Amino acid sequence: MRRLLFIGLLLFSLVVSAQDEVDVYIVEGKVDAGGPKIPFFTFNTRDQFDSTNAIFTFPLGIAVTFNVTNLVDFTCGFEVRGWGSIDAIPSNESRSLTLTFDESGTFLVQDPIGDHRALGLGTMLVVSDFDGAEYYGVFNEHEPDWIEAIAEGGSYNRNIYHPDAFTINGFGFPRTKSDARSMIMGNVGDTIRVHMLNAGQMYHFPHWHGYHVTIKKASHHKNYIGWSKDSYGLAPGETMMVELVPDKPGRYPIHNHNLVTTTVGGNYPGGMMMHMHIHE
Ligand SMILES: [Cu+2]
Repeated sequence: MRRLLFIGLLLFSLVVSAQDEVDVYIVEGKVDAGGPKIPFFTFNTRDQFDSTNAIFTFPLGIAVTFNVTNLVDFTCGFEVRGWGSIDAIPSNESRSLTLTFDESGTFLVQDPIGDHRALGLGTMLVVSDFDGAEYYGVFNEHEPDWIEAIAEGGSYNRNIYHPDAFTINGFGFPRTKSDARSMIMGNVGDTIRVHMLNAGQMYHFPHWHGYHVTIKKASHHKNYIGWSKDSYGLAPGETMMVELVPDKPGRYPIHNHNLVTTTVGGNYPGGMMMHMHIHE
């Protein structure tokens, strides 16, 4: 009888852990990039604006129901690329989507309508059964002329793109150093996974100082898989998962090799720069 009870409890806990429900809000605010504040839209798990998009992480095999509420004053959508989407969520309405994540990987989450991702509505979803440390970097740039025109229904020239700010997880350096999702901490010999997404409209080029990483997954540059690199191109909308096994202790940056993206308001350093702190 005692054994039966134990099995019953175990089954119950398996069932509970195999499904999840996440409330997602599409919200509007402004991001402070050091100059004039830039309008910015994000996916958050609370109904208040936060300049950093939610990054969704789930264990392999889980079924997740996303309850997505659109709190902005125009219709938006919600897509987990490769898995499914909600095509239209009218202003101040909610829609739900249930997905069963039976394959591990790093995926783009975006508003798939028009250029809505350029509003800031692009983030990352990771399905993982890895038991080591994992870190996350969503690279994005912010073009106020596009954002204002898209949000207000105006026109903009798709051939002219001059972003004013560059962020990782919604933060420009040095604020990236206090973001636990992208501030890599570890020890020599650890296997550390780093998931990256280019949520923007232009290429980004992470450059690792101090170490090489092995590219394990890439959604666009599939020919990179298996390569040991210290720099690589991330195409717009591309996700990549790399493994870092540090061979020495130290503190090193990872920055975008396109140097304009490591500035804020024209001043260096800022923007797309994250850090590693590796112990003996
Ligand atoms: Cu460099």
